[in-house]
Amino acid sequence: MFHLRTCAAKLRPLTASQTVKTFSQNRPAAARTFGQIRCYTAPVAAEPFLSGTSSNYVEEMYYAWLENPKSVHKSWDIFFRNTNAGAPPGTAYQSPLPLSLGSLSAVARAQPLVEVQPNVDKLVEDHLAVQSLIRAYQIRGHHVAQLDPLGILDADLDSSVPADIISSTDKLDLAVFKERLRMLTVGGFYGLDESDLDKVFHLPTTTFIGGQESALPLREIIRRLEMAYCQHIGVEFMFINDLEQCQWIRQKFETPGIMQFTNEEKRTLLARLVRSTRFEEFLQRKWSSEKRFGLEGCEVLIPALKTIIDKSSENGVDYVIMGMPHRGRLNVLANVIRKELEQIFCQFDSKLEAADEGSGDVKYHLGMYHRRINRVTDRNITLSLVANPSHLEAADPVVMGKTKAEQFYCGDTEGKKVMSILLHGDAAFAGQGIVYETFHLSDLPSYTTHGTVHVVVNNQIGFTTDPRMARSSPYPTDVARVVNAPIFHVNADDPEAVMYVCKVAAEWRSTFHKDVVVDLVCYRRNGHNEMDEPMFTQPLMYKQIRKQKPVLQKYAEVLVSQGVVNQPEYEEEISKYDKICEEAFTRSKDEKILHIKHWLDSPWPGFFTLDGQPRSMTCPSTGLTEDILTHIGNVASSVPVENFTIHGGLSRILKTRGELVKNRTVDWALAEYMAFGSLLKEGIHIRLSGQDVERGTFSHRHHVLHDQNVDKRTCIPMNHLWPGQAPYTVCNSSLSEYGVLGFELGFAMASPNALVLWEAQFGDFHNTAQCIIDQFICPGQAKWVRQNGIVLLLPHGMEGMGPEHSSARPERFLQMCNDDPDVLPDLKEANFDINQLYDCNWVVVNCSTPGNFFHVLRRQILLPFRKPLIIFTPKSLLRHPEARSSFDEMLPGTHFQRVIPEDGPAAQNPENVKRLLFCTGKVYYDLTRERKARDMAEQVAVTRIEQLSPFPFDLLLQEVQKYPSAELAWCQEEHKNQGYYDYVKPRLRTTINRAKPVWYAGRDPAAAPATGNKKTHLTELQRLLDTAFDLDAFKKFS
Ligand SMILES: Cc1ncc(C[n+]2csc(CCOP(=O)(O)OP(=O)(O)O)c2C)c(N)n1
Repeated sequence: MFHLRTCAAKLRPLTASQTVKTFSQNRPAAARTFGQIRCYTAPVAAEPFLSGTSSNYVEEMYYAWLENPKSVHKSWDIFFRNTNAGAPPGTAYQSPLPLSLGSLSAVARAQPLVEVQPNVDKLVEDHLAVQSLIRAYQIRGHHVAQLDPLGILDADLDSSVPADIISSTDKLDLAVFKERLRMLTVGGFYGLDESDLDKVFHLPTTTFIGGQESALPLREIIRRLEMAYCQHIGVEFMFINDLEQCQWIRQKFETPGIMQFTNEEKRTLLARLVRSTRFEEFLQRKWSSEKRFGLEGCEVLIPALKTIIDKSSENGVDYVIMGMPHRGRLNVLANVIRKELEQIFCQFDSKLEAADEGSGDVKYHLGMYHRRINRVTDRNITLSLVANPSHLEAADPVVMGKTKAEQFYCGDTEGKKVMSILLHGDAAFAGQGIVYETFHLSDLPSYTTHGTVHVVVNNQIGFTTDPRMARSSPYPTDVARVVNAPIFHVNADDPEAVMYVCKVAAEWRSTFHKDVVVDLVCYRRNGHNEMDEPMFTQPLMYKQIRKQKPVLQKYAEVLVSQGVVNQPEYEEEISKYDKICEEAFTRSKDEKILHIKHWLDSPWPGFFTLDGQPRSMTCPSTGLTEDILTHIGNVASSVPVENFTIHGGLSRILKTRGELVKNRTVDWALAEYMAFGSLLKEGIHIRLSGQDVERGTFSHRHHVLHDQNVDKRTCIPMNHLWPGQAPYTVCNSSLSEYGVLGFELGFAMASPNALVLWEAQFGDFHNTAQCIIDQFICPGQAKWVRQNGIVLLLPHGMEGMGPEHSSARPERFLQMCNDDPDVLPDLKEANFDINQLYDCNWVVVNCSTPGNFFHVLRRQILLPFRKPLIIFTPKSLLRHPEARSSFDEMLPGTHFQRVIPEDGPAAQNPENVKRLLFCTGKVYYDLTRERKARDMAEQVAVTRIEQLSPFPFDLLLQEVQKYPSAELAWCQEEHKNQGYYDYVKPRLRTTINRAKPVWYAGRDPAAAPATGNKKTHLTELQRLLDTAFDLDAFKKFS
């Protein structure tokens, strides 16, 4: 009010029309956008009310008066004129008659009588109360909306009605309603009287319930609010802190009569429901004892998805990437993606032989990719359903990553052409943390897909668990509130309400490019799967479900009663679809072979031959010319833009890099630079993502330079390497391993011509992304015939830093390799090394030199196929003076060394060598230092296994044969039950046909990866080195 008084005082010499411009400019922009110029015909109160909560209301009146003095009630007009003319406090007001009118037409007739003095305080308070009431419905109306089709459970798990809402919905009987009204009115919440129900109140600009009207009787206001917020749609949005977005939603749901459908739309909806329902019935008839996780109880999902897709296609989207769990998946494949029905049906034939390599997956996990015409919009649309594991919600970030990649590759920087839809179960959406982690990616510049439409199949049960035991939040969707996504709860037995919210959701996404949630509150007609008995645990719910008429039947009855269709037309629609299913079923019997390849969610056109084979089984040299190495090195050690001030410490780092380049050497960071920079030249997009990757956790990388004088001014020298080069994306991620690794895996799915790397801050943090590793990366190709070239950079090494941050758990990755420890492959096979790579499920390496790191990164792209690559990367070696490579090791003709053989004195006289030590990674430098100290270079050879898996049987056999008198030992710094020992030992034994023992020099078994005590760490290290160089150490065992 102080503000108003001040304004009024300042403006006193001016007339209202003179001041309007100034003031309308000062009003919030959003209010200008949506604020219709309303007629504020409510009378002004006496000045004493100009205090406390009424000030907003009065201010609104004042602004409206400034814009147009006729738009407010005459009493306000007089009041503001008087105030502006300098009337002393308490005299500016002249009161009209109160409005106490029974109908809208009466509003028009009413003429305020300025001379009569009413109880003006009450009038203003009543208006404010009505505003509060409107706001209460907007905020809490969804709590009383009729969302559960069964009418048993409240969707928000709370049967009470919020204290500030007057609800007459059938949740409350009339007597209860009257009592509520009495409590809220007579001396109650709002101080309104029951007689106020027929008084006319002005509507604030924050509601659209008036339609063309700017004032309504309270009774009508409540009725319209109930229509908007308390029927079959519960709109949750008032937590959104953006006025424009709130207004947009209010307009979509409050405008009277806005939810209208043409007869054509209703018939399409019915036809889609027919397909959805009859598809499940057909499967049930044919394969009654097969699990299919049917959609019964939420058949409306199919028309819902189709509506979202139609609307999005209308708005320009031509590629929709979807992720979903088991429930209704076959139906989505059949009726949304339009997978050929015979292909689906033949999945039920367990006798069909699989045509593709790989172990395959159950039918309700398979993915799909299909390009077709959207019949509603007549535009091309590509639909892709990403294959998923059983782990609920795990596919969410994968879908997002793939979507981001597709947007990136088609230059869709705003998400106008490519979008994703994620489906969820209610229990999983509330319970799985990955949902939250994925939401947190939704608005980050390098991760945003510019809005995802989430659809929750909220059947109010999770397997056998009641939601009241499964979540602590009112709704399963509350997680979405963290990103200000609006949430539309809807009763799934009201197909038109569902269609409407889906339309609005798609429009929201194309308007604001932000996430939105559609919560389909439904039920599950059968058990968790078709074999399951739900009455064991949910007897009352299922008694009700048995009585529940299927939604198709209900909706058909409505449309027949409305005359939109007649009974024969409806029945014909059913028999037409049944016939389609029967014919497809007949055709499916002709299928002799099951092609898992037909279920590929991300084809890579042109990368393989037409029958899906690699174009060759060789890999060219991964070396580069000196010129290229020098050029990249020079850029890496400079600032390629003008007037850019970098940190002094960084100048020193770049200077050191420059010296390395002059000396024709690389350290780790430079080797990585060389690999990336050269691939960019070759048109390969590179994306490096993870926590703090831009600088590098160990401050060695510095791929993004920051101007020390200009805020947010950065430079990525890697993007200044070559004209026409591919772009380099390097992005610090959110602090989520599960979400970000899943995202990058999805990104890598989209194209084989990109090197996508995820770096863990420390290798051990990968375990919070274990599901992505176990479910997707390790078995992805075997399950879904889908190759993926993602690279995991996992800092690893025992540096005395304690049990955390020491081990990237190589044993886990190695244990999941698919090569047989007991079978020696045919070593004479042509291209043995490449064939081995082709057959493996992933590649595991631990490089001991920067040069080899460079080669393995480049090989990842130069190979004619894609495999995940796990690299254990160093920490102390980043700055180790010996961990350098010469340009000579990176020139044309050079390549990745799977094994780096001993090349010192021991290799000159191999027959004299007493012990051949095998190792991998950083311990090599400890071993050679110790060997030197003990002067044992003639007696002990040290050979490094750089590619642990697939195991280099061929090269290791050569090494062993070279040192006929040598004992063999495996040396590692990790504890015996960890690291590489259990993987390497049986394979080495197989290599030598078990002719010799393979001894162990390393730490004892332990529960933790490392000691927390630095001294113990060093003692353990010395002990393992002692064992490695004590030539009598194993005598006692032999
Ligand atoms: C991460 C994970 N934990 C447990 C399961 C086992 N499981 C499969 S379905 C299911 C219930 C899921 O309920 P909801 O998300 O509501 O989906 P609905 O099956 O009801 O459609 C459970 C617990 C799983 N698949 N994934």
